[in-house]
Amino acid sequence: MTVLEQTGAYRPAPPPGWQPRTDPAPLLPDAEPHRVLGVGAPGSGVGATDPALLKRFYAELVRGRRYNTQATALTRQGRLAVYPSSTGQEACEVAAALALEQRDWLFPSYRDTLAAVARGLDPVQALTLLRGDWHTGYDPRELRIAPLCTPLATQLPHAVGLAHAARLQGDDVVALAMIGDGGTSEGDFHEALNFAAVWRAPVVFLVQNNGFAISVPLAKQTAAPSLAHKGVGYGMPGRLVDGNDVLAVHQVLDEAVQRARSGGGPTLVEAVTYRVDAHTNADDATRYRSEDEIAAWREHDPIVLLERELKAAGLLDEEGVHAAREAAEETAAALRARMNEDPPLDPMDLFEHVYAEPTSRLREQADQLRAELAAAADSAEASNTGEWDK
Ligand SMILES: Cc1ncc(C[n+]2csc(CCOP(=O)(O)OP(=O)(O)O)c2C)c(N)n1
Repeated sequence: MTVLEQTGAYRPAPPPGWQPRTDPAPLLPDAEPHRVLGVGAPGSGVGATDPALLKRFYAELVRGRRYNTQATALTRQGRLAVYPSSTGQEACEVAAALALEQRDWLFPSYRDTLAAVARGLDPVQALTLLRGDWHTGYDPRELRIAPLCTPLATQLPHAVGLAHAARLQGDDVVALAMIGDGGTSEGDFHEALNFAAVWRAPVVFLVQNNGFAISVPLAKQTAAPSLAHKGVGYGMPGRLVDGNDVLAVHQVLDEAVQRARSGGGPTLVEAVTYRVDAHTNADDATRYRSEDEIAAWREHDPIVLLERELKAAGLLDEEGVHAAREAAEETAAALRARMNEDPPLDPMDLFEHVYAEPTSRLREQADQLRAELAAAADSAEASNTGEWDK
C-alpha cells in the first residue's frame, strides 16, 4: 500500500473498463504437495481404491524399476545407445499411464519409456529410438502414444493441437503431456499452455520436477514459487503433488483428466520427485549433487511407500512381493534376450515415412545410396569369390 493510500488522501480509480478477469484463488496450488500414502493411520491411504488397481500399481512400479536397471545395463553392453532412467520417478510414470482411457493420447518425453510400456507398448519397441534404430519404432496411432520426444517441450503444442482438434470433431479425447522441470523454460511450454487455456483444450500437463535439468538445479531454472504456480498466469489451475506417492499422483491426474473430458479445460500438475540415477548413462551426476541428497530421496522411495501401505492394509504379503519381482524378472529377461538379437536393418529405410511424396532431392539421395549399397554388395561378393586375387 502506498503512503497516499494509507493516509486515504488519494485513491485513484482503475483505468476505464478494467475489471478482474478471473479470480486467481481457485487456480492456486496447495501450499504443500498433495499426499495420500502414509498420511493417516497405517494402511488407511488405500481408502476405497479398487484392490485390483492397487495390485496393478504395485506390479507396474516393480516392473518399471527392473526395466530401468535392465535398460541401463544394456547401454553398458553396447546394445542401447543411451537410456534416460526414471528410477525414483516410477510413480509418475505408472500413474500417468493408468489415468488415461484407451481413447486418450499420451505425449511422453524421452524419459517416459515406462509410461509408454505401462500403457501397453511393447518393451522393445519402446527402446527403438534410444537404440538409434528405425524412426519412432512403433505406430503412434495404435496405442495412441505419440513418439517419445527428445527436443524439449515440442510434444506439448502437439498435445494441445491434437486435443483441440479432437474436440472440434466431437471426439471425447483427453491428451496427457509429460515434461520435465527444465522443459518448462522452453517457449513451447508457454505457447502450449497459453493456447490450451484460451481454447479450454482437454489437456493435462504433467511436469515431473525431478530436481535437475541434467546438472541445472531447479533454483537456477526458475524463480517461480513452484512450477504449479505457473498455471495461474495462463488461467488454468496448478496442482502440486508428491510425485513419489502413486496414489496421490493418480488421484490428481484422474481429477484433471475428468475435468478436461467434461469441458473444464486444461490443468497443470507439478509432481515433486527425484531422479535417483544420472541424467543418462552419459552423465556423471556426482559432479553436481551429493550422496546425502540421494540417500534422503531413497528413504522416500515410491515402491517402498506403496508397499508399506499395502502391507499395513493387509493387501500385500511377502508372497505378493515375490510374485511381483518374479514377473519383473521375466520382463527383464525377455527384454535382454530380444535386445541381444541383431535387428535386420535396411539403410534404405532412412527414406521411408519422411514425406508422403519424397522430394526430388531425397529421391536423388536415395538413388545414390542404392547405387553405393549395390556396389558394396558386388565388391563383397567379389572378395568372397576371390575375384580380386586374379
Ligand atoms: C530444445 C532442446 N534444448 C536442449 C536439449 C538438450 N537437453 C536434453 S535433456 C535436457 C534437460 C532437460 O531437463 P528436464 O526438462 O528437467 O527433464 P529431465 O531430463 O530431468 O527429465 C536438455 C537441456 C534438448 N533435448 N532439446
